[in-house]
Amino acid sequence: MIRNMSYDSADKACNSIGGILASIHNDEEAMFLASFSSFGSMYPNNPTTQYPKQVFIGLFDPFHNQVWTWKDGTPVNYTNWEPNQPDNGGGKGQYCGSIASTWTDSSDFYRAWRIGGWDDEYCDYPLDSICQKKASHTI
Ligand SMILES: [Ca+2]
Repeated sequence: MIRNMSYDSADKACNSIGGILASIHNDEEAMFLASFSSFGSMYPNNPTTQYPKQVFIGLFDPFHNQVWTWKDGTPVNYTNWEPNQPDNGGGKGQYCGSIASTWTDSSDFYRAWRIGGWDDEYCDYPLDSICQKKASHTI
């Protein structure tokens, strides 16, 4: 877990320790990573409880054309977007993927969100990020 960094900074920090931002290929992985996002930062423009906690994952939109790619180069063969996502911030430009966990908001919009669901998010938000490393075997 990398704390409170923009997407690009977190990506570099993850690479610097031999990892890559995490990819997700099934419900089990989504729920596993969502368990990390419960420790994540609150949404920066409302640091109370209105929004789900979110952490960045390896999903991103490199050409800003709504074609999503994993940082580790694995195929996007599973998606788990929240309702009405990805929304590109209503046209304001959201090119970095996040996963949601807990929230206590009462609005209809966010109440519909599911734990483990994805949202495209602003890349410069200082969220936490999940870095994955290949398991190393010891003898
Ligand atoms: Ca979004």
